[in-house]
Amino acid sequence: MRLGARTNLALLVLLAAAFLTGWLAFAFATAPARWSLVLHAASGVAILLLLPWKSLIARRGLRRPWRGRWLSILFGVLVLISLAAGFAHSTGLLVYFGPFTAMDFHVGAALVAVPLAIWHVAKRRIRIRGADLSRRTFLRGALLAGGAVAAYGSTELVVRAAGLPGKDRRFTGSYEAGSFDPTAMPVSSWMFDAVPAVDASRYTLRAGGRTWTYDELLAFDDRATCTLDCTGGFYSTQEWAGVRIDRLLDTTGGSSIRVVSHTGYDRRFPVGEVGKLLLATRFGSQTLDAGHGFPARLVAPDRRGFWWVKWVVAIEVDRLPHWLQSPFPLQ
Ligand code: HEM
Ligand SMILES: Nc1nc2c(c(=O)[nH]1)N[C@H]1C(S)=C(S)[C@@H](COP(=O)(O)O)O[C@H]1N2
Ligand SMILES: [Mo]
Repeated sequence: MRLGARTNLALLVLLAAAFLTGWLAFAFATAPARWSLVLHAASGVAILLLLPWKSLIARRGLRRPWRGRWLSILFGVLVLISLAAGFAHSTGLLVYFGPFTAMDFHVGAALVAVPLAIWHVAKRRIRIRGADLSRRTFLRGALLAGGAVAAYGSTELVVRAAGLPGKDRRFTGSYEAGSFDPTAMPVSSWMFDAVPAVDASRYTLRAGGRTWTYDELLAFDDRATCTLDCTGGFYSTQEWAGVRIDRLLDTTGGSSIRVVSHTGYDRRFPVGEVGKLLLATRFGSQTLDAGHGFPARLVAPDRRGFWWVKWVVAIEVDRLPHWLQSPFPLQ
């Protein structure tokens, strides 16, 4: 196989690895997030290291004018945007960009690139021959992997030595924002959920075979200091107060707990977590505001922000398994 073909194959594998480890990191709010991100960043850096070779290949391809080349260029541009936004986030040089975060661009560009990547590859034949599995190819691959891990390690050292904001990121890569100061806490949604105005005097929560009024919920005073870590790239620790949901529900015989928002957004939890989940009505010493989930929002310790359902109107227990849902919300 020519060097060009091997470079293309390596890029394909690295892009797939970066995509998968990115989502893997989003699935955790605990240590595995860090390990996924080390692999993720190393794959991203390896792509960067291959760009000089890729630009030679691409320049050759562009000399042949064919109709599909604009889609190839768009694909390349999206990968470059994703890479640039990834480094902007990790170094902390540009974390917020208007109403968006660098992470929004990073993941957004990667998502839009997926159909283009499939098309880009489907238009071409990739043949792997015996010679490609030679000792030399293997050594080159090992060199690239080693170089990428070393280069990634050096970027982390540079971030620290230069005192860039990136040195303060959490193990998930997120930046602290507004901790212990509810008014400074960012408001975020998974995709396009708009903040609803819920009237407390007419609000009811459906849970445990009955309904609860807002005042009834306010009367509870269970507390937990927990960190909301949004996949958008920020985290915020607050003192939450409300009611532990095991006081509202009987989970015997059930398999999972479905927490439903006024907007229809929902997440399902294993019943074993019932003692950890808090339905918060307050943070700091104030009641929730609309943006943060008024009248009541879920606090899900050790889970990423997208599990912290806001504007909760129902909590149901049923026999469906908790894994019978999309791993990431679809709304
Ligand atoms: C085209 C595919 C992708 C490429 C090439 C890529 C590459 C990168 C690079 C180069 C970085 C900076 C690494 C560093 O030096 O710290 C980064 C950071 C990051 N990426 Fe990606 N990425 C891709 C897709 C994704 C996706 C789909 C997700 C999530 C669903 C994701 C999540 C993250 C996160 C959370 C960070 C921050 C890591 C940290 O600050 O420690 N990436 N990515
Ligand atoms: N109903 C509903 N709840 C939601 C979301 C949403 O889009 N709709 N977004 C989730 C995400 S991704 C995060 S990070 C947190 C953000 O909470 P905050 O706005 O209080 O910071 O809410 C979660 N709860
Ligand atoms: Mo989020």
